[in-house]
Amino acid sequence: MGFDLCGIARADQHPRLARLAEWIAQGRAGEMQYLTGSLDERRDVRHTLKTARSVISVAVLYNTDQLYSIEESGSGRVSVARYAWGDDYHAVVRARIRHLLQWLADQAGPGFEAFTCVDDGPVQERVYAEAAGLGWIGKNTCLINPLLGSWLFLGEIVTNLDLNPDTPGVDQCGTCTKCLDACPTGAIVAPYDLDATRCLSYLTIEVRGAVDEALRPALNDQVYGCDICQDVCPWNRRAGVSADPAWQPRDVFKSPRLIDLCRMSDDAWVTALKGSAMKRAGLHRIRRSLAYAAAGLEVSDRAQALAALGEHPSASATVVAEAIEWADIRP
Ligand code: B12
Repeated sequence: MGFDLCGIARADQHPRLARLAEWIAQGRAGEMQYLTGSLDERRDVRHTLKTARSVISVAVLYNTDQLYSIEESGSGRVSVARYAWGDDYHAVVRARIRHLLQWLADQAGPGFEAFTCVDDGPVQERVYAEAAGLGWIGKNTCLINPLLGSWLFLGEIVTNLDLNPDTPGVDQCGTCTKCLDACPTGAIVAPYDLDATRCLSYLTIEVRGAVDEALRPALNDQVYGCDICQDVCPWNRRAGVSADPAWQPRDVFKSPRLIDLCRMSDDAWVTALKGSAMKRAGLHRIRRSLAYAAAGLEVSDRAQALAALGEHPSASATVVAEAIEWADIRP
């Protein structure tokens, strides 16, 4: 059915689920209201499905045979996060999960109840994936599988079926701190503790307005999402590689040159973003990040990139215009 891993956890109170409330109270979630608004559901899947007994976790490997972002920084090249290179995983993985759900419903017969989640539902996905034995939650807070690495999309079926649980994953991060050391903004404030408000993924995808000025220079190479804490992870040195057509990179995202992304017209972006997870940020936020990244170029390249950005009619949006202005006057 198109999954690389599958396991089962009980729909119980796993100790890790409690962490979310504390994390939000510490201000770590920033503007991500959707997490706060569904806290009760995220703390316990039985809020959403009272009769839930089991959570079936699946994972899909999306890594392709391309260099990691840290291997090709510099020379005017920038990075779009690996997860967004191909088709939108929400749609692809959801379709596969629905297929599995239908099969389960046919097997189980009357009385079967379930709901599914791929990223956007009120389920703390990594907690159940770990409990279901798909891997462990690493110090970078990603779910790491010892054979495949961490380039994995997660999804779940929460059901009233009473299924035999698998053995939970065991932490194998050991004494390694490569992800904490490599994060350009120090967003992994302690092992297993990510302050999303400093994470480049959050800053480039979730923040709607201007990014905190002190953090902008760190956006240098990462213009949409960020993979650095996974690029440096030893468990990804020999990560699995997927031949799935859904995840093969669109040409435009294969190690793009910043200047080329700045030159792309609205129409070219509409084509590039069709059926892509990158659509989430919207063109204004993408162009805002391109302007922040351009600030890191040497003066003449910077001027060229900002001029190209400023030419698009929609670049007059406040968030883009302000970013261009800021980048232009940086020493
Ligand atoms: C909000 C969110 C974000 C936020 C916050 C990230 C975060 N770490 O929480 C931002 C925008 C920054 C983000 C970024 C990314 N995300 Co995101 N994100 C989510 C989302 C919607 C919710 C996560 C959540 O609940 N966070 C709240 C905190 C409290 O949870 P947590 O970090 O998992 O915390 C756990 C650990 O800290 C653990 N824990 C606590 N104490 C301890 C102590 C020990 C010893 C241990 C072992 C563990 C542990 O318990 C906590 C569980 O509550 C999930 C989908 C979902 N519904 O679950 C996707 C999800 C986590 N994201 C995903 C992806 C792919 C990414 C990015 C790689 C995208 C990118 N390249 O830019 C980055 C990775 C950044 C990173 N290092 O996490 C995948 C992760 C797959 C995987 N292999 O883990 C998910 C599961 C989506 C999916 N369905 O595939 N994301």
